[in-house]
Amino acid sequence: MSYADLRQFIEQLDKAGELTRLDGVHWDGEAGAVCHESSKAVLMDNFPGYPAGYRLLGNMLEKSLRRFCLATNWSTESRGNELTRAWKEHLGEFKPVPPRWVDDGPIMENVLVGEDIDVLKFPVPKWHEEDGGRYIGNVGIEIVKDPESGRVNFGTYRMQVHDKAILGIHMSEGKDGFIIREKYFKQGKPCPVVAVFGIYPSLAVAGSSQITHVGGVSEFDFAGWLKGMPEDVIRGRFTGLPVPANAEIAIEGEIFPGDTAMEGPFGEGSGFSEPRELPVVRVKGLYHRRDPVLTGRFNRYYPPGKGELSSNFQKAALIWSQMERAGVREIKGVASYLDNHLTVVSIRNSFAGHSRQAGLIASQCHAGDYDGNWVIVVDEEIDPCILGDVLWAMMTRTDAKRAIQVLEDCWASHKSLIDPSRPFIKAEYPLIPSKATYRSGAVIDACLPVEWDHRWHRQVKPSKELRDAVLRKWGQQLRKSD
Ligand SMILES: Cc1cc2nc3c(=O)[nH]c(=O)nc-3n(C[C@H](O)[C@H](O)[C@H](O)COP(=O)(O)O)c2cc1C
Ligand SMILES: [Mn+2]
Repeated sequence: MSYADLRQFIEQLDKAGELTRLDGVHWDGEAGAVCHESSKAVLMDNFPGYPAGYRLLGNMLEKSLRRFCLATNWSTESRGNELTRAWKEHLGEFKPVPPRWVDDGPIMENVLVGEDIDVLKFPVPKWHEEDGGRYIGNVGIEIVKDPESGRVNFGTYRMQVHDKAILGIHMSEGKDGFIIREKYFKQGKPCPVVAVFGIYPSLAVAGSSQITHVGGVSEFDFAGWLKGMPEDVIRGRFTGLPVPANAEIAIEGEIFPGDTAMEGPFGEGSGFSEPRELPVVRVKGLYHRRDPVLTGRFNRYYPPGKGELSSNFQKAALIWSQMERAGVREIKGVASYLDNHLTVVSIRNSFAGHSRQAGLIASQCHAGDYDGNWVIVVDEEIDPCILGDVLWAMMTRTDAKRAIQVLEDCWASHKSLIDPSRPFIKAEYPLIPSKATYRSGAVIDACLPVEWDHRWHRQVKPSKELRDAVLRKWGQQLRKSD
């Protein structure tokens, strides 16, 4: 069952018992806290000071494999590493489904230009109490076009509301959006952009999956494939860029070189990001449906390995497939924790140098590199989704000097911990390239070296046959005594 827009998806969530409706929630802190507490998607209406029907959907996909499956027309019984494998195999079937240009759509029910533009006509939340402002696009997409190849790219980059027609845009250094924007700036030109705020899930998944663009594939082609139908798009009157016809809210605007404002702080999974000077979007057109629904989420701190916030199987599947495409063989599993901060790869270590190759490529491939501070490579019998076992391997199978390889000058982010010996000032990059930052990282090779005697360095536990036999005989009593 697919969905043409967010409203149909909300109906599907409702039918599946995956939706909570709340009235009277305040945009200032309460909306974020509600999302933090709820395990279901939350549809909020009747915000104080806002007309009824101006709604906010939180937790559209967060915290739920069931909602993710509804969103992607996919189903699986697999869990843990097998879930990652299943999604990776599904990704392997990807065929581009290009968008379809249409003349009109519900997004054009309300068209506002010039003085009438005011993004705060929607109940835009201050998501985390200590955020530096209200953020409209933390589950949204921003669409730009590569001026050289003509390829259309979109990603999810948060947008802080600086004024009713001025929005911050947080394209992190090295993301496709950043690279494209910089191409316009190098030519001394403004970068045209479309931002979409009430998005349906195919756009959300495509916008945050770090896909590679082999063959000029766009996130639109990926979203259409995920949803099982092409994305309908209208040509934007100011930018010529595609505007999703069935989305809830969108803007067209431009990012001018040198036009900046202080952005942040903003809560993220790894902590608060520091305020820094970042480019802004000047809004030229604002479009929205009647009774529009904003989408967004609360970014929580989470310890790796806990509950639903264990390995991110989507990210892990991407790293796995990119490693395969780079030629790494005998990969048995991949896990990705806390937005890439830790990646675990499990392989059948088949030749001297194999585990090092796997670790270095996991740490440097497109999906694994950004914030990829730590990579641990383990043998195939270690499940990368069970962190206790991963630590066991690391503790017992490594000689630190040999196992740890430190990498320098890697792809950093504003979240990276910076080497204090570097003359880097976070607020000055990306605006001043000479103040660029790098991070170090480490690959921990926790595979048994091929030359060790594998008879001895193993987990001590009864064989499966012996364990089954004992459980057949005394399982009842043994379980009782647990
Ligand atoms: C809820 C959410 C918020 C995000 N916010 C940002 C952001 O503010 N800046 C950013 O660069 N990436 C952000 N990301 C990650 C990017 O969306 C992701 O890396 C995407 O693949 C980037 O696309 P690109 O490589 O085409 O630029 C966010 C992801 C999610 C799920
Ligand atoms: Mn991209």
